Amino acid sequence: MKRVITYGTFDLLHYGHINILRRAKELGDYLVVALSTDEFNWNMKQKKCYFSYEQRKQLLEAIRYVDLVIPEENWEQKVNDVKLYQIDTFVMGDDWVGKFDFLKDEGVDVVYLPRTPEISTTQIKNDLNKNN
Ligand code: C2G
Repeated sequence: MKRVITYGTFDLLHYGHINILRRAKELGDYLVVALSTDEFNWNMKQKKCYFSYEQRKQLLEAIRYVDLVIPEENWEQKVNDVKLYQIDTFVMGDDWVGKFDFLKDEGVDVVYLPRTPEISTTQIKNDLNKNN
């Protein structure tokens, strides 16, 4: 069984998120999603989520490509995660290209996939604010 992992905030879930989850699952048989906690988002990414961790987790668990959702609490947990979950492939959008190549030293394939153009959580918020 080929096991894949990806990380993210996944706030205001949109088709760009679905595209990367679908492509990540296509690279294996089991997809783990490490979902940024509210604290991690606020303290380390300066992101204030619209949906709470529990709400974002519920949405991700309803997606057919997702097999397991775990919390992402810090930047350092990835090496431990790939060991704990026996990960073969690590996937991120290419806005992160090069940032996680160190995981290759753990014997993990590191794959950066093209982002879906013209959609982002920030874009959604800005458009909604403009229209109101
Ligand atoms: N994504 C995408 N296309 C978009 C928007 C997002 O492919 N139009 C991808 C991102 O590249 C990322 C994933 O969807 O791989 C989740 O995006 P975010 O929720 O914005 O996650 P991010 O803030 O990049 O957090 O430790 C890594 C971080 O947790 C990643």
